[in-house]
Amino acid sequence: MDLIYSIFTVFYSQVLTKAPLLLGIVTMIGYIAMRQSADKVIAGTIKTIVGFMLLQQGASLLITTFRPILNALSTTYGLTGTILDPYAGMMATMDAMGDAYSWVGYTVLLALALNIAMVMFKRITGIRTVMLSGHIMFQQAGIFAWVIYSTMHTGMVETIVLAGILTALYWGITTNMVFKPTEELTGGAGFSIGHQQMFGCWLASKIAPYLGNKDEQVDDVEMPGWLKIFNDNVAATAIVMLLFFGGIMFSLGKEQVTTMAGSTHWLIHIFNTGMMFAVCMTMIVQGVRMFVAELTTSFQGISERLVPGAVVAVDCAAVFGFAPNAVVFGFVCGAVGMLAGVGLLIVIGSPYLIIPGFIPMFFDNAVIGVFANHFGGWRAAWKICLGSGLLQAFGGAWAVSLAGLKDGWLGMFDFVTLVPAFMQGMHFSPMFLGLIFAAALIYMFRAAKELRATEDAEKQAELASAEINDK
Ligand code: ASC
Repeated sequence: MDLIYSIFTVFYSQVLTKAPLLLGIVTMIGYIAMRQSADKVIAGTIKTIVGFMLLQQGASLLITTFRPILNALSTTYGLTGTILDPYAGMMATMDAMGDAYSWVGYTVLLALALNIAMVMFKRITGIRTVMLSGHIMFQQAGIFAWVIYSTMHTGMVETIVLAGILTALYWGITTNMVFKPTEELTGGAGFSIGHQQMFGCWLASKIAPYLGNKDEQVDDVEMPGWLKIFNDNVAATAIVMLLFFGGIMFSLGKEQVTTMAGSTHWLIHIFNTGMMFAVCMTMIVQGVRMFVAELTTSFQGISERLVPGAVVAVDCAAVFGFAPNAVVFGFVCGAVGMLAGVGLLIVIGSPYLIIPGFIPMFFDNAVIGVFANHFGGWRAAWKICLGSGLLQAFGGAWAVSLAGLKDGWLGMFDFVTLVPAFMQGMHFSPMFLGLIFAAALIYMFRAAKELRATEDAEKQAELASAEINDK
């Protein structure tokens, strides 16, 4: 078992979940299938890899720059509670499980193998998408393993098997659900979202049409007079974030900002911080445009010449380039909702409090904002993001009340909605797991029927056009 584990771990950690590498390979295969010249194949492959790396660097710079500011905000205002942050959630799971945490590695492998199997048998399962955001997969499998272990008091094998199946169902089904809306949003780029808020994005795409108008996109709003400056994405991001984080930093007091600033003057540090947000966003947007342009073209090669097979599900930042202003708009509305939610929890005297973390606050609300905006314009985006921010606070507290992890919780959208609902069911009775599996089977049955119909229709159309060509 150890040898298999090692082989799988190397394959998984070095190839399969290294999104830049994997997408580079996809682009290369696509271009080769289209019989492109060698220079095109090489340049396209490199641009896909560099583009995705740019996105990853922008996202991680964003986290390292802005996470300490939100943490300082909580400390300064004496907010105590459980921090909503995927990495803090992972650490809390590690502490709680102790030696049993090693089971999580096997859970990830089993879940990934099952997800791939679902795609291989897509005409039976209806699932075309495979989750490939490596850094997130451990966070999520850890939570599922912990829920099973702590509510059912299972041993090693049962925990790995049950948590592995559960994780695979979450990955396969939610990335599959959000594939169609992602295709609409990206104009058929050929990838899906594999992150932590697929259910949230899918839900936003369904309710947005009722809450606004698709024709009034955030990025198209015409500003009057000097406000026209907000039509420029870089300027808009820098100004909004300077005001937003500047406000937060001013409220921390000069002394604390001076300490954070090191040798830089504290006012200049605040200015730089606002600008830094625009730097990170520009990196992400530029990176997305680079790799999506290549992937979209090469994907035609894959779907025309090779069998249209698996669809990769990648980091949520991959859609940021399609509506950069909606990213900022969604984030700000979500942040207002989340902070208001924390205030409300305090006012109502909730015994469970959460400390808002930057990753859920930004990445969830930004991507939900992009979906809400695409399907219902800015009017839907502000309502949905305000709501998702509130839900993060209340759902976060709900999750914390059930999880038995005090130091941290994976506070991303699906983990403050779907997962606490699941935990509530499991606290009621472990038989609830059976209900979840039944619901998953029903989803897959219906998805498979739809997929078979689409694939058969495509095949018919191909045959018909081949016949016309022959004549
Ligand atoms: C997460 C997480 C990250 C970020 C990153 C965003 O949930 O764990 O590191 O979001 O994936 O691009």
